[in-house]
Parts: sequence; C-alpha cells; structure tokens
Amino acid sequence: MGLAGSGKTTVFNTLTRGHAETGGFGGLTVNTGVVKVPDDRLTALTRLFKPKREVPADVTYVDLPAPSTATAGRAADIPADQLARLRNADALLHVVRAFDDPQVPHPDGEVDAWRDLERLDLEFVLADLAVVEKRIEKLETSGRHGTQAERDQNERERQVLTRVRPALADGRPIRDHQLGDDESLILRGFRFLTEKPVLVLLNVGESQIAGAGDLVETFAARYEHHHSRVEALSARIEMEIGELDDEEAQVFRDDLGLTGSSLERVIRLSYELLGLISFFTAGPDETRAWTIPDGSTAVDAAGAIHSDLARGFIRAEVVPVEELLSLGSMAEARRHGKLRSEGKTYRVRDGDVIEVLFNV
Ligand SMILES: Nc1nc2c(ncn2[C@@H]2O[C@H](COP(=O)(O)OP(=O)(O)OP(=O)(O)O)[C@@H](O)[C@H]2O)c(=O)[nH]1
Ligand SMILES: [Mg+2]
Repeated sequence: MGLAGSGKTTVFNTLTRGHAETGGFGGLTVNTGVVKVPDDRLTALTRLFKPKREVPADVTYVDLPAPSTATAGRAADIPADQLARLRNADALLHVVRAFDDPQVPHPDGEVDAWRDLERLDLEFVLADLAVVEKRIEKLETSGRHGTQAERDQNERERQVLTRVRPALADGRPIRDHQLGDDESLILRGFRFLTEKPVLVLLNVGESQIAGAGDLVETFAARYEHHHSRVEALSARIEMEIGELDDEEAQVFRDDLGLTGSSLERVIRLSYELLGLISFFTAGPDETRAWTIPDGSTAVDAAGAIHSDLARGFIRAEVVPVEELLSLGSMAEARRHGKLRSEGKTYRVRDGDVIEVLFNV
C-alpha cells in the first residue's frame, strides 16, 4: 500500500517479476503475486541432497489501489472494500515515494517522503480509531445486556479498547502498545491496521542509490515504532533489471553501484516481519522450507507437513541446518550426537531440519 503514484505497482512488479500496468493505468485493479523467499540454507541443503526438486517458502504480495487521501483536518475515507483487504493482510508493506522525477509530477508539487509516510499512517490511525469508538459506544449500550459471563467479557473488551483509544487519538499506532496476551487476544478479531507489522519501503530514484543507506538510517531513527522496519529500493531500476538475463543484469548493477541484494532483503524482511520461522525437510525427493509461526511445537511442525503426521506423531528427529551442512549427512549428524530426538512439545527453532516419525 502507499499513496497514489508512490510506486506500489512498480514495487509489486519488481518483487513478483510481474507485468502489471504502472503509471496510474491500473485503476482499481488489485494485483496478487506469490514470491519465493530466498534462503541460502535451503540452497545449501539442495546442493547436499541433490533432490528431484526444491520447494522454498513463499510470501503472497497484494498490490492495492491507493486510498483517496484525506484533506487536512478531515477523517480518512478509505473505501470499505479496500479497508477489508488491508485488514486481511498479515503485514503491511508501505511504499513511500522518495524519487524525484519531473516526468512524474507529485500531486503535492514537492517530493517529501516523510510527509507522505505520516499522511498515510494517519489515515490508518483514523480508520482504527473509528472502529474503536464505534465499538466502545456499542459496548456501553447493548454491552450491558446478556449473561454475567457475556457482560464480563464485554467489560474486558471495553477496558482494552479504552486503553488504546487515547493513543490513537494522539496519532500513535496500536503496535506501539505493550499489550498482554489476553489483551492481544481481545484485539485480534478487529485486525487493526496499526497493529500489523509494517515494512516502510522508500522508493528512491537512480540518483539516490548511493545515499540510500543514509536515508534509511535517518528514517529508521525517526520512525520509532514497534514491529516496523525501514528499507530502500530503487523500484523502477530494479524492475527493469529484473527483465534482463543474469549477465546483462550484472553489468547494469555494477554500473549503478547496486549490490543486487536489496530486492532479496526486502523479501526476507517482509517474511521476518510476519513473525514466521522456517524449518526444513530434506531427502532424495525434495528439500523444502516450511513456514510456521515462531513458538510452534514439533507437533505443529508435523501438522504443517500433513495432518496425519500430527495425528500419529511419535517423535521428531531434529538437527540444526548448520550442523547438518557441516557434517554432511543425517548419519554423520547422528554419529556426532547432533541429531536429537524431540517430543511433541519441543519448540521448533528457525533452521531446524526435521524428520517426523509417526504411526499411520
Ligand atoms: N523515476 C522514477 N520513476 C518511478 C520510480 N518508481 C515508479 N516510478 C514511476 O512513477 C509512476 C507511478 O508508479 P506506479 O508503480 O504506477 O505507482 P502506484 O503507487 O502503483 O500508482 P497508483 O496505483 O496509480 O496509485 C510510474 O510512471 C512509474 O514508472 C522510480 O524509482 N523512479
Ligand atoms: Mg498501482
């Protein structure tokens, strides 16, 4: 998401190697694309196991039309269907225009990335505030009815909402609150926009590539919110490079002083922001990265592969991917005592290679 003309569709094309129309010709189109998450560990596993196929983790990106921006002092009016789509996202990628280009005039005349960033953020704060206020009002009237248990539940909900309201009214996002587990649980159903993790992506122009690192640092220091990261990408150049073959692309990158890792970094960052971890399975048929929420157990991991594996779970054989790679095989890992047997409640770590033993 991002303001009109910030480069959302260009970023989307860059990430997904897509060809969606840019330059305001997309209208109200919603673009969706699935991107494989680059992972050196999986590449190394594949080199070691030489399986028939490799299956990386993936992230789905959705490019939404720009919300019509609020005028000063007026509440935001993001259309309801757009709000719903935003609320369904697990994280937000906020594209902010930093590039200056006389051929692409900025609606406000001057390019000012910080101003634009704050403007859309404010719209989201206002959207959440509207939901909070409406719900509090409802709870204060009809919330007094029902059974004792229902009334208690309503009262707890009212308290949490009342706690986040002043901050929202003050322009601060919900993600900045230190919420208890029970509070988070109560808020979860609302899918508040300002509670979602956010990656701020500064869309820099060609001439700003050299200074992009400093720009990111300045913004990151100023954008002091929880569950947020700042990154820069020169979206149009990256999109164009994405259409070249590898050799040509390298020449182009060298010329521009592009490291080539910025695109991968954006994909990795958006994956990390989701609070997800990867575990691996490896064998002669396939090497594969599986995605689970941080905090998942061995049974959860088994269930991610197949529900039968969770149902008939006996134990999991686990080895950290680095150990497996340096020892060269499961058998060697076992011989060195690095392959551990773990039970149902074992908390899976990012990078575990897992083999599930189960009853059918
Ligand atoms: N010079 C320059 N132009 C860019 C860059 N990124 C995007 N543009 C141009 O800016 C215009 C808008 O880009 P889009 O990707 O369509 O922006 P958008 O946010 O999807 O626009 P809407 O969907 O209409 O809100 C296009 O003409 C792009 O070619 C960039 O890094 N440098
Ligand atoms: Mg667009």
